[in-house]
Amino acid sequence: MDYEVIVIGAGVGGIYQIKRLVDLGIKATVLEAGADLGGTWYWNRYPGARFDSESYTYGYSFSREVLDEWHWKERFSGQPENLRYLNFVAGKFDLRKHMQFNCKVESMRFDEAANLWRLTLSDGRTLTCRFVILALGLLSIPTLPKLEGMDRFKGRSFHTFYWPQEKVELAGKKVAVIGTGATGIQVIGEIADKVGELTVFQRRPNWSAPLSNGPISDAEMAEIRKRYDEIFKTCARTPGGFEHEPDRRGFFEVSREERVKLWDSLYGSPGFAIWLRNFREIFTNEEANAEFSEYIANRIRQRVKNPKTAEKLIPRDHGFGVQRVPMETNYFEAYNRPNVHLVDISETPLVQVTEKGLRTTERDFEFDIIVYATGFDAITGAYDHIDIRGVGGAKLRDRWNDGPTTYLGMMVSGFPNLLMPSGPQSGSASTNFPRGIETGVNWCTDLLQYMRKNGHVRADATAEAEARWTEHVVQMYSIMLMRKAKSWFTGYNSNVPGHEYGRPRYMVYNGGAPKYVQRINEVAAKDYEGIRFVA
Ligand code: NA7
Repeated sequence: MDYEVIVIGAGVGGIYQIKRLVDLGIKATVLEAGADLGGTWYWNRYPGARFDSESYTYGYSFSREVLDEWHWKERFSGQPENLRYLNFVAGKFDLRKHMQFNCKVESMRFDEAANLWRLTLSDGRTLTCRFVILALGLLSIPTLPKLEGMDRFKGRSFHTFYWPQEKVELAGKKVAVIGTGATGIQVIGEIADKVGELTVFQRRPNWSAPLSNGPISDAEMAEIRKRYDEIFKTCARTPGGFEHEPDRRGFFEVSREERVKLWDSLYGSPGFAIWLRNFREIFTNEEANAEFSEYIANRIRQRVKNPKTAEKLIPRDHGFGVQRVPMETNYFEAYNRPNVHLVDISETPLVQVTEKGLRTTERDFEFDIIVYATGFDAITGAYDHIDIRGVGGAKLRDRWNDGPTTYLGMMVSGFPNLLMPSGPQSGSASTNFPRGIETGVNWCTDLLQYMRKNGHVRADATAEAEARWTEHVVQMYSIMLMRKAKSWFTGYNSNVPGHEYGRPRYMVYNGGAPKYVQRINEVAAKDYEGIRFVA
């Protein structure tokens, strides 16, 4: 056996996972398809890419030294700094030597007789290990529209995920951005005043509210350092894993005046406050959601000068917060600029990419650069990209054809010794990601230690336990308005066959971080109830 554990992915999850394994003296390595570590923060180099978690709640909590030494410079730190941070952590604990880059895993098979995994890499190597830990990321497989002529364009074009590492000259350029999700909204706000002309191709608008970023001074950082214990405690007790706690008053128990007072105080408050400090009924009650959505619509009307444009930027098909809320900086004001144009492609769809630009059903546009901010084959995409075969040669991709089913979001029955610290249906996906990652990595690492202690060589979730968990996940969706949304939380992606709207996939655990942690801890305390071990 080459390794006891192979971790796939050197992003936020993989870095922490290998740290835990190295500390325990377990023979392990990380295989990373990219040329370096960082995952999300290695790839997404587009202008405006930054956290929407407060930086100091996004960073790792496991090391006092890291907390003491690292100075977050902005409340919502940007990509270059985030990548520096992950390199700082990896450097500090000398983790790089346990990582192999440009290593793409093509397939992996479970050897039932030997109780180990055999991995085949794109460089032709085969590696064996007892356990595989998948730290693949939620949004690591970018997707493009299927437009005729995409390779014909003579200018530059790229998905935001693949924004080039070298500087892209934007001054004076005619730029198209397709897509107005969290990414599109960040890019548009950032580049509107840096390009010659910017044309935004919007299929559906998104609800969005001010990020309210700002610098963190030395004095503020010193205060934050003193508060770290308290900060992480708060994150652990809130549903979203942030410092934001919901307003626990009943929406309909307070007057309209009181509601508006709360919203006025939240709009422009940093980060997800507007979403997560709100009344809880926003997420579950149509009437409450509609009233709040109208409040935000009026904010948009106040900020966008052209009333027709303002109306186009207001979502009609879903309410505020039922999809992940993109946070913006000068996004709505961008449309007040004479060099920024909005094309509603729900009215005049894109039909073709031409040599010079884009063609809609109405007219031709010429561009120097086309930016595809068109999202990801989210959550399960990265798993589908590896040919994973468990007991009896069963394919994970087939098993998840109609959506994922898991045990605790971390195991799949019939795929022994395969762990997903932040897998589909885990608590990480719908919360402040690194908080969930640390929880998942710790749980998986504890399971490995338990197995070592007891001499187990194989762990497999039972089919019954998996069915129970998946049913629970589905049940959580049923109370949330988000179940109806056309978003990656419900597995929607118009560019991936089978992921059309109307075939809901239960991708994330919506019960909130505290409930999730309680559930997985209970399982561990009951000698990993629902998992069958072989010695
Ligand atoms: P999203 O949120 O999935 O947004 C993708 C955007 O691209 C969205 O506006 C889509 O419109 C649009 N899109 C996708 N395919 C097409 C085609 N074929 N034609 C036109 N427009 C299209 O991805 P993001 O990268 O913005 O955000 C992902 C997460 O990153 C985000 O939630 C944060 O957690 C960080 P649609 O709405 O489907 O009509």
